[in-house]
Amino acid sequence: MQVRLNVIVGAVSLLLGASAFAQEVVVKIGHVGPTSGQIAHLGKDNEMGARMAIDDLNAKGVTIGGHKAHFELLAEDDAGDPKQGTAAAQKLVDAKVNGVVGHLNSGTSIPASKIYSDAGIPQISPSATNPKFTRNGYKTTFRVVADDVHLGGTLGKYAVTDMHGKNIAVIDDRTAYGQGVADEFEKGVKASGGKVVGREFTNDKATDFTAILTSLKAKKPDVVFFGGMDAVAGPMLRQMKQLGIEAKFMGGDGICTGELPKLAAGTMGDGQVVCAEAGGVEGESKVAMDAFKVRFKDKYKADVQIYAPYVYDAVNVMAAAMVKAGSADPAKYLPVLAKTEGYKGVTGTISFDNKGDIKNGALTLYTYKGGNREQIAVVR
Ligand code: ABU
Repeated sequence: MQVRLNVIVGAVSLLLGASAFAQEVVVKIGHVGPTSGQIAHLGKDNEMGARMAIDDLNAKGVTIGGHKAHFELLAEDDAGDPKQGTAAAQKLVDAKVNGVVGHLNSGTSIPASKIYSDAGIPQISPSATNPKFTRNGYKTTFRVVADDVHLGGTLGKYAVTDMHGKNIAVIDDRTAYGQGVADEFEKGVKASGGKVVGREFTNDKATDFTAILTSLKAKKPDVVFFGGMDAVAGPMLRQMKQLGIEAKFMGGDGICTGELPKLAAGTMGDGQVVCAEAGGVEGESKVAMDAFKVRFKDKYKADVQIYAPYVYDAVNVMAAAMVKAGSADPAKYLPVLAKTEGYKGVTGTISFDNKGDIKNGALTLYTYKGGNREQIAVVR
């Protein structure tokens, strides 16, 4: 009799186990960044941040609506190119992802945002800073960093009031990000009573800047601002040195990476470069960020370049909204995501405003000494 009972109990347990397994919810998170091309090191940094978040969520064990959740990362490469960006977005929509973290660039995130919006899929960019990204009225679009109005404006003011720049030159790479942040920098300089003596442009694949730097040299700049990415800024710094331009060099978050000293091949003077990350933590909040950087290095044998922690938080904010909504269905968790308030991440506290932008976003000003990035200040 006891044996029969055990057999029945065993069979029921097996059935229950199988049913719980069948009901496991698979959550597909898309990630898009340029993992090939000139800024592949930044795309890979972002992708590693996403992978780390997914691994942590699966290790921790997350329950959504009473079902065990298994998170999967669908990683796409857009090479930082708007056309490849929209193709990657469509691929993720076709794969029925539950949400997307990306893209890295403003020039890819902005056109992709329409595709995600049309499909009703939430998208959080961890690094696209052009203000237009969240200005199209899409309910699906979010960003966990400050924008270029804040970034460029603060750097423009800093160039005049703290660096005492008298003759300021501006260059941009004509991308959505580069041109936008340079325009905001120029506005910030002028609003602070500074003088812009020259404005030149290049492109995001250029390697020779002799003509524009020679033209600017004649205007005797003491500060040169570049709106663009580190892959272009590095060679530009090398050529400034070759041409004997001794100006300070400034840029936004696109140049503010761990890789910049290598790309400049030892031509950066200590304190010559000032740049800003579009986020930042200080005081007690720094503990979580520092711990993240140590864990990241242990896991990948590489230092964080810049935005991996923001990607990590973006994935976790999305997962937290799914848990709270009791569903990974985009239509169900999107309204909860939009109301995110006081989420404590490794990059600080995340709350979204009614456009999907981070509330009270911070900036961190950095310089480089001995080939290492050194924090100057966190500003809001
Ligand atoms: N924010 C700098 C790099 C990404 C972008 O906005 O294009």
